[in-house]
Amino acid sequence: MNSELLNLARTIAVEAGELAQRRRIEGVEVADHKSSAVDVVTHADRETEAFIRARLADARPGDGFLGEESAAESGTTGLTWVVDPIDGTVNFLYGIPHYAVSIAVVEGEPDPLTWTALAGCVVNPETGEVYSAAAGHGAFLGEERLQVAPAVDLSQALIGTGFGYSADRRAEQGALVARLLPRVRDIRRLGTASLDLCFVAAGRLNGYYERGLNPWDHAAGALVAAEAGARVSGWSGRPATSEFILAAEPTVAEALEQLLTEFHS
Ligand code: LIP
Repeated sequence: MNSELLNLARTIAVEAGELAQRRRIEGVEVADHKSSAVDVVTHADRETEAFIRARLADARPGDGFLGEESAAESGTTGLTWVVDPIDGTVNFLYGIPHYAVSIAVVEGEPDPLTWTALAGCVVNPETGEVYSAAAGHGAFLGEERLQVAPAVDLSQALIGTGFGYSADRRAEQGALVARLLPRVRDIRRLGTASLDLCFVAAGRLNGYYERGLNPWDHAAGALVAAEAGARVSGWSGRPATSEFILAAEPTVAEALEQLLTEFHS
């Protein structure tokens, strides 16, 4: 079942990525602003989500849908598709080739606190990289099985993070990064949470943390990271939610959470 769901997620994510890339080449326009003047949605975001939603409704008519750009819909099968049509919207708007289509399917209520992720796929159409995972079946980049990087001391760790769209939240996040930076190898702010999580899975980052993510930002990437051996959680082992997400090899995850907790106290 999980493999069939993953095959559907992968097929649609690749098609949606081709659409997004075509729209990028044709030129991108802002359709609206959301939580702040720098939190934008493009016409391509909306078009790509509508494409994904239609393909899923055709293939799996009884499933629910939770996407970034359109109204949530509960289903009758106990499964919900959690979709970010273009994660890394600002990168997409500026023509930075680091954005992704993120599609996950979860069982139970569409709430990160309680859902069980069954399958997920994250596609960067600019690089052609297809990250995928089905629960209990491992994580892959294309056909290559992924495994997180071996444990390192935090002082040798390359850590990814991201920042919110409100100035007040960014001030807090910037102050935290300033304290973290001298304690780790370096920081990377790449702009796309789903790919940050996949980079942990691929060993391209030793860890990633962020506050303020939406469910669709992390639903697929978190499963890819977990299936590659990462500990993915919120504070104190609770499920990852908008409050906090951290993904890393378990030893690195423990050390990073301890340091971030120290900074927050
Ligand atoms: C983005 C995330 C990123 C975060 C940005 C934004 P969007 O999602 O992928 O990690 O730092 O603030 O939330 O808005 O491009 O779908």
